[in-house]
Amino acid sequence: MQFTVAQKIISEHLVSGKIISGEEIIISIDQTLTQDATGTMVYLQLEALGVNKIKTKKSVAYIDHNTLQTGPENADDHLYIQTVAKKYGIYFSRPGNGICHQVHLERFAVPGETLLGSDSHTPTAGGMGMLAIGAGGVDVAVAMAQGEYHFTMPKIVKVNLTGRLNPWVSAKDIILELLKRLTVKGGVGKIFEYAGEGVKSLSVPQRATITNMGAELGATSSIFPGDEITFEFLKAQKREKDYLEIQADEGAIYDEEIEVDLSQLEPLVACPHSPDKVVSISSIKNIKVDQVIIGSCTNSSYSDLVKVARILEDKTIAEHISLAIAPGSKQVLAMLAQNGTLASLIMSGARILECACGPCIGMGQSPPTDSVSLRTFNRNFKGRSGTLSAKVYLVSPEVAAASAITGYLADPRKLGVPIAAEGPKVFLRNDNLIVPPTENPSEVEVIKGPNIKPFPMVKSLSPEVQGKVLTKVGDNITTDHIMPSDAKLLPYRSNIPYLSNYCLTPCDKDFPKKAREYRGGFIIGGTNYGQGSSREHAALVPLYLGIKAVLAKSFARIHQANLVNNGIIPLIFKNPEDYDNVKEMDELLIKNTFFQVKRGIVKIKNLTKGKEYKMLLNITASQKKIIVQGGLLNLVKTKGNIKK
Ligand code: MIC
Ligand code: SF4
Repeated sequence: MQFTVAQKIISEHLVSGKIISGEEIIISIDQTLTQDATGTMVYLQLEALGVNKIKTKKSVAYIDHNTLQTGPENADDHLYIQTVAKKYGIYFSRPGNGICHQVHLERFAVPGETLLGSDSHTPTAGGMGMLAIGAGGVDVAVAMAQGEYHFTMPKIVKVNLTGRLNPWVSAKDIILELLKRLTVKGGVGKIFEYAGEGVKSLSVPQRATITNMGAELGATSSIFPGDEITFEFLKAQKREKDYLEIQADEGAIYDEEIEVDLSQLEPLVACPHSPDKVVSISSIKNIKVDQVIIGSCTNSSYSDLVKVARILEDKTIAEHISLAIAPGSKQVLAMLAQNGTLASLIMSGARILECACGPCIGMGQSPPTDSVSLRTFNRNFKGRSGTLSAKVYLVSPEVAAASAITGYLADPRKLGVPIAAEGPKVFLRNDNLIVPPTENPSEVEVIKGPNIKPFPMVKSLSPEVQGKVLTKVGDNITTDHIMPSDAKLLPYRSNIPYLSNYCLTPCDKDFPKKAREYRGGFIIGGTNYGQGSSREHAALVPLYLGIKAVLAKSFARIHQANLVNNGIIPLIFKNPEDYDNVKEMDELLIKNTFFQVKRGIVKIKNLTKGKEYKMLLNITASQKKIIVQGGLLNLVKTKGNIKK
């Protein structure tokens, strides 16, 4: 049998199921990663599972999101994660060491292995030939406890890259081109596997930019082969022993195929407020820019920042521009400092931020009212920057740097002679901010600050579910709408009761009040409900507010799994017209829930309108068991594991 790269890794890790798209499969997980914004919940769930030691080969807990520390909350969370990591045999990447995906690529990612991370951009490690998947917190907790992950086998899309990129066109433009063609829904239920001649001209950090933003397509994962370029990168990280060649077999069969001719691409820009509103830079005229930020897990590698420094060298940024740069890791920042590149950035007027997510998740650097902000990030959802009226454009580091000089959204091709920024032969390495697991876990005391509150537990499914429609929202609602995250709310990621005051407020400011008044009920959504992050809080908080089911036209993958894992039923309108019929405050009733959930078709009575809606429950057999038991944690605790 001829396999693609992803199929090879899946077949090597297959615990149960068939490698046929649409079938439920269980694979073994070699590595996990968590970050601090999702991590506290993951480790509370791991503790609740009552295991002594993790089963994965290597698990890493990163601190990179909540590093502003405007009160004790973030620091308390860091301390909890540091101590709980030590107790369970997990590596701990201290604050300052860098963004989880960048550090993981540099120091941990291994071609041919599997990685599950409680962050939607976990597929960044696919740039290294690793099968890396983003998931909700409890899935990651269970993967650590049991070494396994269950999901639906995706379709495999071959992305055939031909030609070579022209000067000033970059990896960011490749993924923006795919977003332009396929939209933020185009990758749902798919793995994007890159192949063809063009692959050979892309370095590992460039590949990682592409696999990182596969998350914006809604894809399950994205992956490049493990080849000589992967080997060179690992060698430069002094990790050549981790190398494995992994290529698709000749004649491997893909479910779909797309072709991108790299030589035809030009610099692209994703306009407000969605990563798929992509246009070419040449179609943009006279957009005055107020802020430029370079960084995030998409574009903060050493080569990215060297390119930026070369563009900014001996120049001064425009008078009205604020330029901030957040290097992706301590390795990147230290190398820039050591070889003097950092000086070019500082001298041009850049404000250097710590190696963390920072402004990408609204942790500082919110732009002015009604301003234009250019960012090398992966998401530009409305309000995510912390300024509701700001217009955020996503661009490559080249476009960002050129625009910082001119003060207008600028085409870097006009800068003249192309710059080169090769990766170094050897990276500067010092893992002194990575705390390895201890030999004596029993001596470790887990420290929980007062902000760490218990997470809500689900009750098993009731035979009848009744309640009001509390709110009705439109298409492409993101997890940033459902559970907003900014500098004011992120410190409360361990405090569900506090967060519940803000649930869905960007769409409906009275939602939390209504949910409390009516003791829970239903949410109505449009297509691609829950796109964006992996944050389980977008399910845990509605659960806390008594939400029983979400009725939508379609769901994003990770959010749908998070709903199921927390006992909330994700139902899809069989007839999309029913979406138009149902209104806020209608009273809905689901009878015979056990039978209906098992059947996968759920009839809902609208008692207010005297209508009945047929809803689809497009989830796997295991997920149906999870709903009936009242969540994944309950199922694993009562049955031992998901297979029973
Ligand atoms: C994001 O980019 O939205 C985040 C913050 O990294 C999230 C995780 C979270 O909300 O904690 C993600 O992408 O999964
Ligand atoms: Fe951090 Fe932004 Fe990457 Fe999310 S997308 S992991 S917030 S840098």
